[in-house]
Amino acid sequence: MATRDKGLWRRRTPTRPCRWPRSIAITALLVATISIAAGCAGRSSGDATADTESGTGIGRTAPTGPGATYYVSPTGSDSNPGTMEAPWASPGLASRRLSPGDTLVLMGGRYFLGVYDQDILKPSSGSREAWVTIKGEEGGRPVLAGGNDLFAAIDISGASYVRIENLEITSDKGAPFRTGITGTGAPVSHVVLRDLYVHHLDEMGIDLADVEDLQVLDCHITHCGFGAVGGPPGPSGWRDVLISGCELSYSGHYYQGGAGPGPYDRPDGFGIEPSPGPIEIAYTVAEHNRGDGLDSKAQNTRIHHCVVANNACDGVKLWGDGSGIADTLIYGTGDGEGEASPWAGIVIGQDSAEGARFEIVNVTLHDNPEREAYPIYVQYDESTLTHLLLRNTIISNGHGPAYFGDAVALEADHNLFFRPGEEVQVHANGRDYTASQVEAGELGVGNLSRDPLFRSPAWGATGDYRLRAGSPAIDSGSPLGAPPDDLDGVPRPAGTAWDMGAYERREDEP
Ligand SMILES: [Ca+2]
Ligand SMILES: [Ca+2]
Repeated sequence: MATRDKGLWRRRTPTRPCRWPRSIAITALLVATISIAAGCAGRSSGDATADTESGTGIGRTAPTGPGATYYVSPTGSDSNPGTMEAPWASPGLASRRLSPGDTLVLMGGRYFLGVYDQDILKPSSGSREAWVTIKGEEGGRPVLAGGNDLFAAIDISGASYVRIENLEITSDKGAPFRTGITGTGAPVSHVVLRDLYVHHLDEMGIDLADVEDLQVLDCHITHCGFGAVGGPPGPSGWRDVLISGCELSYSGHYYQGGAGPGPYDRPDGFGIEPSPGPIEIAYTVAEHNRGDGLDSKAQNTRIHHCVVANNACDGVKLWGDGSGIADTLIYGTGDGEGEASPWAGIVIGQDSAEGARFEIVNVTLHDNPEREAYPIYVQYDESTLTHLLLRNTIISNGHGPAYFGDAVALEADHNLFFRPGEEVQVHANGRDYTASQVEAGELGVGNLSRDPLFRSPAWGATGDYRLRAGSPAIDSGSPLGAPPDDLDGVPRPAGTAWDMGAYERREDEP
């Protein structure tokens, strides 16, 4: 598994060089593979698909190939030859006429999709050397507007070597319309989805069961009734998936023309069933979902440089061995609803792998004590041994203590736990820890229990969790396994040492 992880991270071309000091890089490799992701994946829309350095799946460029380019226009005709001068009219029909290497350009404008199944775009597969591309005209983003309770805008079931770019997919003025891009009918592989605006749909934004080598880049998927990205269980599940630069928000805040919720009670920003992974979610925002922010049952799920905020249920939920979170801000659990609640900012639970490993490094987690719940909850009733490395992480303002079940082998150093006005700060190792016991090093070296002094915490609204001058989290972190930069891209360390939390305070910061 470790080998596979490294392979995934290595395949991506960094936009900037890894900046680890040598000694840190070595220890980081030992303790935290998540840092490899943070260090080398790089942000960006473009780099992942421009990566031609290897021949192994993710990141391969779709070659321009020998194919032809065809055009569709709202003013075209399906009896035309499909050229720029004489374009076709129907995106559904056009998508079925493509051969490997072909590109279909949708000219700007609005296309109504309402007839099953001819109006659904069904791109034929490309090949490794000749991808099939469907994209919106440069400089104009065409709209696929659906109605008549149509099943989906685009069906990629069984497709491979397909890229879809620069489109908007939405309901036609609130008409019933279910899913943006579906692929649950048959396994999908080698797919790039990029610059898509998918919103106001009754069911899912992107719905896949069995997918290998998928990149979802710079996509904005909001207001989908059943969730933004996810799908049902599949025979092989999700493998080699990168989601980067995306917005996966407001799931459940729309249904059939209204503000929701719909019949699906907990729509997530991201939610997938047990899978081998690896799944990398980076530079992505998941906020105001009526379900969880990011909920992955996949093994090897790596979440970094993300903001997970104001989701009604759990913030980040991890279930699979080899998963972790780094450089991520999680707050607003409950989305402003204060009551007794089973939800937490971070939940880790698993009973599938004895000795499964998880890592949380340089995460900021803020909760609100009006919400009667735990800020972090690791392990439910299972007795399966679960290793958790918790480092450079701030967990503050929970109603309950930070909770780690008795079967959790917790390695916790250089964290800050702040539960104001309460004696017990942490439950772990079968016992409680008070603030003075935390500070005395009983839970591990370098742990603190004081007010982290965030700039502007919030609950149900947008907050600012950078550190104020004088924060005890400044320069109190460990270099071991620390990501090379912070959530803002500020290189670590700034000042004299590494900070705790998702943000490294710059020396020139006001
Ligand atoms: Ca969920
Ligand atoms: Ca510092």
